[in-house]
Amino acid sequence: MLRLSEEVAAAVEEGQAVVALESTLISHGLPYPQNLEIALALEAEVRAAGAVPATIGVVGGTPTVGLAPAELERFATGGAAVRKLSRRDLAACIVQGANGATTVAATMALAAAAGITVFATGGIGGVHRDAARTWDVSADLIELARTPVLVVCAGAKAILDLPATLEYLESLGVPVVGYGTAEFPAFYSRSSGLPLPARADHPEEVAALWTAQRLHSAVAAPGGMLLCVPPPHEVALPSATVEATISRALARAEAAGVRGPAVTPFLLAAIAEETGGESIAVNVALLRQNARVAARVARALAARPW
Ligand code: PSU
Ligand code: MN
Repeated sequence: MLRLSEEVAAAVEEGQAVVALESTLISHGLPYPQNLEIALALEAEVRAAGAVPATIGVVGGTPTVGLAPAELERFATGGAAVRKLSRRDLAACIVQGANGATTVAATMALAAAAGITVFATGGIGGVHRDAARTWDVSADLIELARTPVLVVCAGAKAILDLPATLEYLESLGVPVVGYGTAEFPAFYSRSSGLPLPARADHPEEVAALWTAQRLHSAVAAPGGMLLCVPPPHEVALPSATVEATISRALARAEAAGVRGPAVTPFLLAAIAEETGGESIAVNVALLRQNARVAARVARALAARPW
């Protein structure tokens, strides 16, 4: 039903620190060969920080937690042959024996099924800018409301409506915590001007918040929590530049009539082209940082008495 690699199964069994990683960013978020490099680099970051990485995807119809290096390579080179799997797509992929890369929503579902509660990604999906017309709101938000996984990210992708995304998370009762910041980061930029309700500056504080959210008898809720880490200073882009680029990318998507799951990959590729690859450098740097932070939090959790 659910295949765990030997290493991941042993680590979960022994209560060691484990960090889940997603595969949509490998198959549909970044170009080859950077995608394979980053897939391997994220696992290395998690290991270097003392935790066990578990990259998640569906291989030949089998939900897999802890992809092998050859499988990571297949996901990085597969292109459109590897499906983009959100929550709704899992059952069909399993029944049809297909390969599928899991989004944040689908990765959370499989991580929780495997007993993993910490997950690192780049930017989550959210409310799209034209959502009032298209109803395009990522399933990532709904999954955060119902699946007990802490998602470490750089906020929601800047192509989205960030204020609306925060509003939606509030409605769903999902705690959003800034890591070393009191502001919602804007993925490519450090600042969005949107204040966050909570802040933590150390892995132990995050572990305490996440433990209370899951287990405190008076407030425990069924869902997840979002930890937002701003992109590193050295690579973050100024918001004004990013906004101009995003407007052009959105206009291109509109002209091309792109809809549904294709929207996010299209916009990420258009922005990479418009910035001459600079956006990819930011994406890669923030992913590595998020993997490190997630590993430290997972270690702090493993060290807690409850
Ligand atoms: N973060 C990245 N690159 C990505 C994604 C996130 O840096 O490609 C993916 C995630 O898998 C996320 C998905 O869940 O984009 C959101 O897609 P949609 O907007 O269709 O829900
Ligand atoms: Mn969507």
